[in-house]
Amino acid sequence: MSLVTLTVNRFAKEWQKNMEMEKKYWWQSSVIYQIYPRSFMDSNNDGIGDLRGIISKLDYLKTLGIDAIWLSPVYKSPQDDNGYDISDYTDIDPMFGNLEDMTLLISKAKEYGIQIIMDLVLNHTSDEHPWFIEAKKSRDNLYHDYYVWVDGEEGILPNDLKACFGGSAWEWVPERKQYYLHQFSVRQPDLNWENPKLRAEIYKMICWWINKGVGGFRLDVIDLIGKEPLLGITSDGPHLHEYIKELNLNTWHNKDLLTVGETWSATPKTAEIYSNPDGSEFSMVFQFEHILLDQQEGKSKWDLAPLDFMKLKQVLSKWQTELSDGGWNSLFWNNHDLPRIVSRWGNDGQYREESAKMLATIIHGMKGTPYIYQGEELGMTNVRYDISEYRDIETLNLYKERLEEGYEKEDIMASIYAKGRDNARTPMQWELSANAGFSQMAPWIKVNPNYLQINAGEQLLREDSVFHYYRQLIALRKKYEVIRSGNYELLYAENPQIFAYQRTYGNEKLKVICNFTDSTANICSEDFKNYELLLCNYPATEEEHQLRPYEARMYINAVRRS
Ligand code: TEU
Ligand code: CA
Repeated sequence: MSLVTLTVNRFAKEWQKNMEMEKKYWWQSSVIYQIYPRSFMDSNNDGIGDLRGIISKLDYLKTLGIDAIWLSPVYKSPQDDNGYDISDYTDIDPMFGNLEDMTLLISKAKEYGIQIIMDLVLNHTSDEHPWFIEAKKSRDNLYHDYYVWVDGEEGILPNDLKACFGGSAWEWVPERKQYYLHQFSVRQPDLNWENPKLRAEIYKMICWWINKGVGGFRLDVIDLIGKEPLLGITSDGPHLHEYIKELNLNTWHNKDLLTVGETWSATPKTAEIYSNPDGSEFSMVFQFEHILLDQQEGKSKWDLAPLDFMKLKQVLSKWQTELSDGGWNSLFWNNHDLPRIVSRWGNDGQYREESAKMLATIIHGMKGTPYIYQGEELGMTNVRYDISEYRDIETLNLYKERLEEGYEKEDIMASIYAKGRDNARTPMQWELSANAGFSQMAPWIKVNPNYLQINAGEQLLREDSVFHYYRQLIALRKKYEVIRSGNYELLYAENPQIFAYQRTYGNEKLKVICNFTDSTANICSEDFKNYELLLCNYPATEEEHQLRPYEARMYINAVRRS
């Protein structure tokens, strides 16, 4: 080959690579809204949210400006873990409606320009899934190796692996004289990804959903599918990325869908593999390093550590910088498993609205795809109920387990108030009317009594509400390339009150500056000379050099190409 051809080839290759890197996907300029169906809107007044309820609120979501809905599971399920225990992947639980309602939701949402992202739980099924019902019958059953079985003796556990919802991760089945693995509840047996037959069935099911016109998938605890439980390996098993690449190739490869893996174990290094722009795995992952900051190292999520603001800045900045090219970030504070962020890093009393808007500003000014969890756009808060009002299997198991271990009741409740998943699962606060307008019947879980102050009806009418602030943040992302694509640089790095950063894209510069405390914080107004204020969570002020409690500002440079 001549030198010329070599050079031409090299340029062609580089050009192709650049094109791949430059390629913009729809989900890179999108904002996603997560719906937890049983708590969103009840259309038939049985106290449980449903698909028709969601359809009735598409208008509301259009007003907010979101591009896609991530729908927590609505498949057929005994609801041991609120739908994360699936007994039929291609049917809808009657509690939520039926397949016709699902088809209608997908097409109605499309009319609003909204995609539906399905939640795929591929690490485990329900114990009522026909595969498991068959598999547990005998060792030579057709489905015998769809799950993870280990020989042993009754009463002598294979090892001390613990389940996420308490107790051992092993359960004895007398018919097979074997243990099966369950990393979550005993009713959520782990699937065996080493089995190619199982993998093929899963791909078929996913293609069935793709053909229904969904916009993508969120993949539940996907970093667990390569487990090697006897070696004590749960996440990041040796074959994990092999499995994911095969899954990708057989399903959404080249299909322009949004795929997001839930990966509690992700590091920037592994996230770069998961979200490689070559499209071989996912669009992005949820990483939880910023979420894990409030728990004591090496302990469980219930063992609280004081919030460390400097760490938060460092962690979020690290993810911005390390995934700046060759990877993509998801941006979130909340989901159905996490406490309400305004009650955690904000102030859900005197400064509820200010701090809710401030926390939104920090995330929505960053590079990545932002996710809003239902009610976050209203600044909904945590709850403190009597234990009898809680519904979550994780919370109820923990309560029992810790009482038996001799913990004080008050200490257990303090953990539940701070971290319990039901904080996120109380019904959506729509209106001032009974049950917050969620249902005419008593809901499956008690409504947060503060719906009288915090509800969508009131906020839609009030221009300076948390809702309209979120609406503006979403609109700004659509408008400015610098928000979608700009480089990230931390400002005020050593300041113990202020989280600030700068984004740069060509001539466009964006500055975001937030006060994370309930006292005033001094800034240098020179830093914002020649900048226009795009958004602020307080009315205008003369005191440019001072941030009020939880004040947030977003600036854009005045000299720029429009
Ligand atoms: O969650 C994974 C998970 O490990 C945690 O978020 C879990 O909820 C728990 O709080 C850990 O202490 C996913 C789903 O999001 C969750 O709702 C399911 O319960 C879980 O997987 C099992 O499918
Ligand atoms: Ca209902």
